[in-house]
Amino acid sequence: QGYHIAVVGATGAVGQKMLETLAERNFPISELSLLSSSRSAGQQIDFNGKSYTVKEAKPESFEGVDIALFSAGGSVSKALAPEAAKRGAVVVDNTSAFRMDPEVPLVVPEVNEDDLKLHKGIIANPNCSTIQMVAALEPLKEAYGLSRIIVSTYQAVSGAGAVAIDELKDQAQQFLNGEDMDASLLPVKGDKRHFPVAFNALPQIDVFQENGYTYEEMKMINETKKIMHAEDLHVSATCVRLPVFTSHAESVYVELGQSGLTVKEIQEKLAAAEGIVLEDDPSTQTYPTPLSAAGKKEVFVGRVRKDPDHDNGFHLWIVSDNLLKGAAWNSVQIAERLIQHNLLTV
Ligand code: 11C
Repeated sequence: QGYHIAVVGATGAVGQKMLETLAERNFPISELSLLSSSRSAGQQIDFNGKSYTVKEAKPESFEGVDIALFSAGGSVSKALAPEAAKRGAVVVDNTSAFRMDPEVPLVVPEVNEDDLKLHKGIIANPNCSTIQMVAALEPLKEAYGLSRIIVSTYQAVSGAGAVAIDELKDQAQQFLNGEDMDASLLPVKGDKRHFPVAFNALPQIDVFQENGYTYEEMKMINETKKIMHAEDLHVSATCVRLPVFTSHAESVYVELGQSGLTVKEIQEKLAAAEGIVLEDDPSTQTYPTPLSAAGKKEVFVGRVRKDPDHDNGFHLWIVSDNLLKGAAWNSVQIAERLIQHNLLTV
């Protein structure tokens, strides 16, 4: 048995990874529709040895589609995800358009798979930096309780799309040639000022909100509470863009609900958790890095330390490929679970 799958945003950095992941997972596909905004329509894309023409996504493109994976920007999702759902497709949306809608489950399968049962045609895939953090913290929350998270991120440029990857490459080349670096995209395409990311660190991802936090930081705060079903959880975030192509890294401080825990107990809990790989041995300088995590689907954790002055406090270093677990793999994983649990009807 196979399913009619639509990939919306098939030409983008995440869309490409969605196709690679569908192929790698040998996803049961009977028909594949590759869709995009009008700008990218007409491009040819190969999938499993067959060439497909990317078509402009329109409401009628979703007739007969079983699962639609959206990653073409919030405005495309807002306009077309309800149209796809109306036509009987289950949408897995990788934009922020519906994430905080109380009617829309926001899912990381290792954390809140059961929320899939509540879907009404649209399921939201969380922000990449949120996904890897909640995947690593859920096993600790389940075992010991969790009252506070303070996170600082070290995020890859690919989170801002293929254009940001090109901008970093160009700037690095310019710098090494002794030229001035052109900056016209980062930190945020639509904002007033732009700064080079090459050989730099930008403490702004997405636009500033009235409270002084950026939208990326507020996404980490609000999405974490929704996914973990923990409105009382204290979460604060600082999000920083680095000249790294792939994988977000995060320095995470947590306060657990139990005292007297040891680093070894935390490490054992993480090592046993689904989707988590513990890489933590200071004696051999073992810890994950963006390069070591790139291309892999798991979330890697290292540098587990106990706060010297706070018995319930622990520090962790959490790294994952932002385009895979942070986007394409989490979406495909949701699609696999929908099939597995017979949840393709509303
Ligand atoms: C970044 N986390 O690294 C963003 C990209 O809400 O899905 C993902 C944006 C989102 O810029």
